[in-house]
Amino acid sequence: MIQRRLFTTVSRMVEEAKKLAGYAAVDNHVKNNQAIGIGSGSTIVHAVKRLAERVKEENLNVFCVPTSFQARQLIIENDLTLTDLDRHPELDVAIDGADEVDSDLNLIKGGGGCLTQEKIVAACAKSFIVVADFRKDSKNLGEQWKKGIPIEVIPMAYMPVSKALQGQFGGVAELRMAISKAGPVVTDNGNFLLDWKFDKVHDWNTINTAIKMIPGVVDTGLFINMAERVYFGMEDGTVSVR
Ligand code: ABF
Repeated sequence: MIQRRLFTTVSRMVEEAKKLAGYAAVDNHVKNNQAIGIGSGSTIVHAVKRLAERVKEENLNVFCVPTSFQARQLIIENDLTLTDLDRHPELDVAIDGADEVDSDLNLIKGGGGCLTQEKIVAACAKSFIVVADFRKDSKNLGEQWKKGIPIEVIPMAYMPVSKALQGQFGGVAELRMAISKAGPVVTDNGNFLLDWKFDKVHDWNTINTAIKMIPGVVDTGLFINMAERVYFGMEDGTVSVR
């Protein structure tokens, strides 16, 4: 009984932290007449809710580009104006979550499998803002996020890419299977995902480039030197900004 109560308390604390981060990012970075990249995951849900509130309260004119099917549904469900990179190839700001953030604001993203479109949208934005709860704040990548670095691969190449990864950089690369184990996860782009469980701290910039050079790799969940600012919702109800 005590365990269940503790779990509920921690879950509420995490959810409140996500809301704090999402609201702070939108309040500090969204203005009228902006094209905005909308990320994926659960923390971004709070940011989108705050965006919808502000659009109504302040009669803001904003155009939203999704980073996944989930983000597209979130935009539509919140009555926000949906657009795309054809019409808005340059975004004013992109707001997205992360699985882990290191002391240099390098990110691991893609736990939800949407990393490729997330990276494209983040790269199109003048300002890439990340929202996360306190659990994501690490000194080094891999301290808290133990599921490995997500890597999107062309389905027919997943095995040679997995072997190249392990051969060149060590660790273990696993094909991400659906929860039902009926088969591999298929991304919004029709590709597979490898989760590469690395076994040491690397020079992430160098290794990110090297991984992307492996034939069959579409993109990695390493977002290096991309985040301008990260808003962490904290356990004590404050927001920490890095
Ligand atoms: C997306 O949402 C992904 O890149 C990342 O894996 C995930 C983070 O989810 P949450 O905000 O639910 O922790 O940004």
